[in-house]
Amino acid sequence: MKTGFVGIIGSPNVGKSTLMNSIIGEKIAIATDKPQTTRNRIRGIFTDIRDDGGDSAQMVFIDTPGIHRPRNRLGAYMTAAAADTLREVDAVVFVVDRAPREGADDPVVSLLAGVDTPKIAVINKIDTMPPDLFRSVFGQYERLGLFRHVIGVSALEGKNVGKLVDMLKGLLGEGPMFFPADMVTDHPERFIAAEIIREKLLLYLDDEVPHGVAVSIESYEEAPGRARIGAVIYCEKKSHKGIIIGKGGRKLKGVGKSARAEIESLLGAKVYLELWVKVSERWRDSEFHLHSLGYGG
Ligand SMILES: Nc1nc2c(ncn2[C@@H]2O[C@H](COP(=O)(O)OP(=O)(O)OP(=O)(O)O)[C@@H](O)[C@H]2O)c(=O)[nH]1
Ligand SMILES: [Mg+2]
Repeated sequence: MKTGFVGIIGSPNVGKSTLMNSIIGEKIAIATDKPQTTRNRIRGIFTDIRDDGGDSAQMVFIDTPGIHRPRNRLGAYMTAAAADTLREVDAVVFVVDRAPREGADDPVVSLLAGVDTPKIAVINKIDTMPPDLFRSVFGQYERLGLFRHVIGVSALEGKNVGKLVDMLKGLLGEGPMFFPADMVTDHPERFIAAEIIREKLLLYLDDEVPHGVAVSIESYEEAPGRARIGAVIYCEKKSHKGIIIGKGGRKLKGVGKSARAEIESLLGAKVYLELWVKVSERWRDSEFHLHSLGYGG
């Protein structure tokens, strides 16, 4: 059996989380149109047991935060989480949605150049790329000479995702399974629930508010067929609190409703979800707050 850890690395918003979900076939990581959606390393487990003579495989994917120039401690934590992953995995999937910046000028490309781990460059969003552009982008990554393979995919449409998995199988060695075949992640459900709430917030909010938002699960009680979850939404300013709650509480209600529906299908249970909004100024620069929100070192 081919087994190993695969890091998914790249700039913000290129489609790393969407790609991992597409490979696993289930939504593990939240994905939105806002850059810096992913803040932690998110693990998704892909298991393919073959009885047709093909290679069986289990790959543990590690979706990482988009690498960017950090402007606060949270950003530094996120970028370090991505960079550290490079050194801990058996293969790297480098996701891009455009041509590289001039050679070593591209900070992520130069980071990759310093690591021996076998890498695949994945040009995502080919559904939006005219063929000529794709060919040119493809050639530019090939010429960097850093990658075992270069492949174009559409994570959103699932195009070439199977081919990518086959390429990865070719880079991994034989080994024992790490997890049971039916397990898709080892994150606890309460973590995923907090992420789902954060995803709905990002989707409902524009502009500067989303980056300053965090979700903390304060209470989590499960009984057969139902769950009661209490979560606090932290934001950085009083004015942001007002925006999140919305006129007559409408925005928060909308967030709660769509988060609840998704958490219900995750847990297969009826969910009673209570949300509070609190202001915590500059939590993104506070070691203490980062740690308590799960963004600790
Ligand atoms: N058209 C198109 N859009 C895509 C594709 N893959 C992802 N997207 C969109 O790109 C946006 C970003 O996707 P994410 O998966 O959150 O990107 P990410 O790289 O994980 O972003 P961060 O976590 O912020 O670093 C979302 O709006 C996705 O729907 C694709 O293949 N085609
Ligand atoms: Mg992501």
